[in-house]
Amino acid sequence: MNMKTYKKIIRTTCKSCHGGCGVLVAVENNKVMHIEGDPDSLTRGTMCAKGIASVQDVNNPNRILYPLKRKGERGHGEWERISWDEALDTIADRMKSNIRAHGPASISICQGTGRGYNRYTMRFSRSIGTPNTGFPAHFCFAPKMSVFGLTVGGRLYCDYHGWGGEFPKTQVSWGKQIEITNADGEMGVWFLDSLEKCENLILIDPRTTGISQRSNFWLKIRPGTDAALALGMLHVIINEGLYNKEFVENWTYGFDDLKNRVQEYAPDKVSQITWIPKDEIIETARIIAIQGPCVIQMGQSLEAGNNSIQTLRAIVCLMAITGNIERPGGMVHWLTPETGPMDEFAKELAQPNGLPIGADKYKLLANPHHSLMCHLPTLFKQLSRNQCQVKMLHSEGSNLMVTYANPRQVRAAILNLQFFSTADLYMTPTTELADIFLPAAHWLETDDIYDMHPRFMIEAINRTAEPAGEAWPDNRIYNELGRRVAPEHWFGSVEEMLDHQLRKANIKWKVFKGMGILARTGKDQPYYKYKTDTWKKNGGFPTKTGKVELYSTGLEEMGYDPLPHYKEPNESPVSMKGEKNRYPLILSTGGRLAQYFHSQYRQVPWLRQTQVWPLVQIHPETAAKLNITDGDWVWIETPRGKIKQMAKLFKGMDPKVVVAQASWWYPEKPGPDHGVWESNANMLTSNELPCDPCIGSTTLRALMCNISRVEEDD
Ligand SMILES: Nc1nc2c(c(=O)[nH]1)N[C@H]1C(S)=C(S)[C@@H](COP(=O)(O)OP(=O)(O)OC[C@H]3O[C@@H](n4cnc5c(=O)[nH]c(N)nc54)[C@H](O)[C@@H]3O)O[C@H]1N2
Ligand SMILES: Nc1nc2c(c(=O)[nH]1)N[C@H]1C(S)=C(S)[C@@H](COP(=O)(O)OP(=O)(O)OC[C@H]3O[C@@H](n4cnc5c(=O)[nH]c(N)nc54)[C@H](O)[C@@H]3O)O[C@H]1N2
Ligand code: SF4
Ligand SMILES: [Mo]
Repeated sequence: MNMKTYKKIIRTTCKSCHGGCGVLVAVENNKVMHIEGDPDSLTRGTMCAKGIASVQDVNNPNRILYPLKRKGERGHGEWERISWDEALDTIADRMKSNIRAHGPASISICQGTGRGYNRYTMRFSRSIGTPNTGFPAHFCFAPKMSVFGLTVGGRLYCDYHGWGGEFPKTQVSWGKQIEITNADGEMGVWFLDSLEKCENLILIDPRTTGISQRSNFWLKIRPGTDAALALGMLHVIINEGLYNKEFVENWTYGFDDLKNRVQEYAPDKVSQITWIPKDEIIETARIIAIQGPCVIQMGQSLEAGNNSIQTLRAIVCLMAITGNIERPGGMVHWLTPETGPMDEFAKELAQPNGLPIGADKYKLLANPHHSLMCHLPTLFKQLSRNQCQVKMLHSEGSNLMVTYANPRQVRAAILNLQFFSTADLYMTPTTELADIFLPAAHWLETDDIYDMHPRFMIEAINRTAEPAGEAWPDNRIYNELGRRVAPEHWFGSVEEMLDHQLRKANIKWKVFKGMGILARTGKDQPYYKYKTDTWKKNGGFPTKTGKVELYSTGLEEMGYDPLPHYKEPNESPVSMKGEKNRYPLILSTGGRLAQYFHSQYRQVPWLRQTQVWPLVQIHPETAAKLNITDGDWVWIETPRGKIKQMAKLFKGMDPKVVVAQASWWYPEKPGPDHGVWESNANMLTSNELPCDPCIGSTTLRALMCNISRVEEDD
């Protein structure tokens, strides 16, 4: 079918990933029929399979369309349909009685990865006064936000837009697949377009990815050793005098300390740590320094380890001393449109009192550069031992049982809660454990303002069809729950709430809906803002010293190392020498798949058909030694447990590395477990090993495992 066949076409913004692609949606009799890219949008008509298959997601017969309450014991999979009033009153009454009896910190509000409603989750927490907001953020995005904030005073983006007259000449894709993930406020299509103007593309990844063919360098790094590589590059650039002297002298703080620190990371030593040949480290460091402008895409792999903060710090220092911050074609802090950052909607309410759970130990969780958040692995651990101040949890779209390490503990924790409510589109191994299930509307059924990150634009998410059954958009769920628990902070209607968020730009939702987008681009997006009064009178960065802090005064105050350093992964061929024979292979979990979004879309036929079973990449040499052939089911085992995935022989990595897919469960298998114990990579990860000391990141990408073939009688 093609768009021209349809009479009613609505323009909106795709949210089937972190996304933001402009799309056109054909609707007939309140049913979404067809989706295409909008050629007049910022993504110029491009889309991915997930977006196109949203037709099958929104119309999926397996969606849950009515509020439910459990019958019988929690987690036994028996449900009864109830009204919205009963569902919301039950949750609100529990909240109010817990606030009276134990204070607001006894309630935790959590959600999964960003789906565009983060600001409602954060506002809701603030409105009821709990500091215990939970996101999967300690290993995703919060490390980056903290490091950007501490080091340069604000968020940095790669400049693919050329508004300052230059595009990146050198690009580094560091543990990231932006071409398929569209993560962190940047779009794969902008990146791919900018490659036309890019002379050097450096891929830093243990395995080859979709852009390997286009790269001039592939640094085949040992998983979890990225900080050593960045420090080694800094060593080369500083000792060879290749840094930008004017920028370093005038705009950085602590260069001499950094210079001393990097002396510990000579290329020879770094080569031994990272398994990257010394010459490649030196050559790529020189290119980054000399062939600017340069940008570095920093992936989630760098955040999911025991040294995430220092790893990212080293990389931002690399960008700073080479003069690539705020330079056209470099790494730039975008100014938002006149509305201001949308997360002001949460931040306009006061921070709740008290420290979130885990922030006494992982102090950056309470850092002003992002919203307060608790450490969910600590919360789950405490709950599983019945030693937690949190009595009830509301989860707005998170598959906790597949997202976090040690799902058996997550399950025990949830079952120990006094009350657990969820909002989701589908029944999952997590929502099966709830007392109340709220049916969330699809984004195609939602009116909202798209702002996954405070970037240079906001877009309209326009409802294309009325929600199926009695499903409600997340913003309406929060507003109606808010009106029951903290009415002074909530609104008469969703429309009023959207108007409120647009008020600084002096437009109403009804008008914005038609405009579709509000963007600050071209000449309205200034560079070199530190040379103006933008952040500080007479120039400077919005940091304590007014400089880019190579030596972090913020980390020093909190008692952490103010200079970047390398730390060996908890489990590695070096740190687990004694057990070498039992777990001889390095295990990385979770490289993203183009057709799935975490645990989503296994129920969407067009997407599931492209890959039915979970795959684990194994090098053919290793497979041959273990008598494994392509397509065999194999056991992957770590000290925590074992799971089954299907072997995919893959030459593009070191024979000692295996890469397992994360987020697997089987919606088609019977509940309440839906096969969550069988292939879920988080059965193998750990929340017991030391986390990153500053922010509590658990390790997902550098563990040790063994592999064996599943025999028929297993
Ligand atoms: N081993 C391993 N584990 C990982 C990772 C890894 O790389 N390896 N990555 C980690 C990272 S970075 C992240 S961010 C987390 C992600 O963790 P989660 O965000 O918890 O991811 P999902 O598993 O997709 O769960 C999201 C749930 O929300 C529902 N949902 C989707 N859209 C909506 C909506 O609009 N409204 C509502 N109410 N619900 C919705 C979906 O149906 C699904 O059940 O996983 C983490 N876990
Ligand atoms: N299609 C799709 N898009 C998504 C998601 C999804 O599930 N599906 N999830 C979203 C979310 S929440 C996030 S956080 C982002 C994440 O998206 P990205 O940050 O782009 O990360 P990944 O694709 O998980 O991993 C990128 C690469 O890191 C490599 N890698 C593994 N270990 C290491 C290491 O130790 N060092 C280095 N240098 N590289 C390593 C992997 O081989 C992989 O190729 O994607 C978002 N976008
Ligand atoms: S990349 Fe994301 S936003 Fe774009 S079409 Fe795909 S799912 Fe939608
Ligand atoms: Mo994430």
